[in-house]
Amino acid sequence: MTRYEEAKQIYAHFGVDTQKALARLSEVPVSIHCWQGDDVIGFDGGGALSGGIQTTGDYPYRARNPEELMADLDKAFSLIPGKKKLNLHASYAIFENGETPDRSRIEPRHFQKWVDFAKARGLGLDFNPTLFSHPMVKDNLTLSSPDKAVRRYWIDHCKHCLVIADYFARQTGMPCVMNIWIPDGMKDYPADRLAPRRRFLEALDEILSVPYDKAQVYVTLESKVFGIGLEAYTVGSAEFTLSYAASRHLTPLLDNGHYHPTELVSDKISSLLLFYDRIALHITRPMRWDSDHVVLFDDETREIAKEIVRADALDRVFLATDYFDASINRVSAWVTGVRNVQKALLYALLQPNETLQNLQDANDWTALMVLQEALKTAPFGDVWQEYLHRQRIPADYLTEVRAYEQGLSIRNG
Ligand code: RNT
Ligand code: ZN
Repeated sequence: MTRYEEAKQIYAHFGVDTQKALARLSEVPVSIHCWQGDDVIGFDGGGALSGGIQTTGDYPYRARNPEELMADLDKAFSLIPGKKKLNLHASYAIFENGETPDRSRIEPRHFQKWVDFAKARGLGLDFNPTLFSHPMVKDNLTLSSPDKAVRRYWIDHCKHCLVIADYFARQTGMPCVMNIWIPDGMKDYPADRLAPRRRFLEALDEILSVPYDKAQVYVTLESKVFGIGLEAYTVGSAEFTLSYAASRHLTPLLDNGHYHPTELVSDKISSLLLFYDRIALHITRPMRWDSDHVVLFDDETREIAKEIVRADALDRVFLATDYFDASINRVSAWVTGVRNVQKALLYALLQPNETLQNLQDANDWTALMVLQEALKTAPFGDVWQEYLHRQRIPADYLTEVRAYEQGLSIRNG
């Protein structure tokens, strides 16, 4: 008997069908963020990373242009099983023939190479306006700025992005999630918290006046609690984004690095699923703050996955990764983080959820604890290995990553 066959039997004793779990997992798309590959720099010369987010580390071989980023993504994709989407930022627009980059005027044609890349690989595309790392971010403000010209610039940027998102959905034939996150905030106690939020609200209303296919383009709004240098006040707070999304039939996006340290996104999912058709997640690893470390196979990642699976909501939650570690091999960072999201999903799919729910309803917390602890040491690893095997993906990716890295010595980092 193979290790998988044995594992299958052990899980069957728990009342779990491993075949069903493996089949379901292979259908769940995870949207892979392009920005791990180049430390969130992009191709439009915006400038050093700003907006309260930061990459740290000086590992060599960062992708410096579209060709390098696409090659690195291909390498990562070849080592990641299952269904994938590619998540692009507007700053990854490709300008050619000496064209001067201008974010307020970007068009679908600036992303044609990405569309071709996605189509050739059967990938869906997601999109994000880039409202940071740019001279038109004034005093840490964009859509909420008191300066009309600043607001105008970023409203135009977002409107153009919506057109591009619509183009992505039409070209790929797959839904496109367009996520709006603004860095806007203040370092010290504001004198007026209301006006910036009102300006943000009005700016969003104008952006959403662009006609787009609501069945195929999902506009999401991402909240935040603070950023570096923006510790006192964040315009796009949780209350703002949830209320705005609810009132305009948008989709809320929760990044698990964007809450107070004892708040857990895993606890928020069920509430939101009762009020929204869809929700979206940025899965990251906040290490003491919104540090965007590579996602691990850790308790909270598993708990998030369990909540989605237990709510039977795999089709209602847009899963995306969002982290950027510049201190390690970036292809490895992609593969490790995305695989860990998928492992967490498999782990959740391998829980006897009905049995566990019945124990809760029967108030049998003793049996619930014993069973949940027993499941932790069930042969999960053998089922994961079987998944990789079926997907024809090598289990050992470090060797592949190292070999690929050998060929990158011409990049000076
Ligand atoms: C920043 C947000 C946002 C960004 C990306 C690059 O705190 O998490 O999602 O990480 O847009
Ligand atoms: Zn995020």
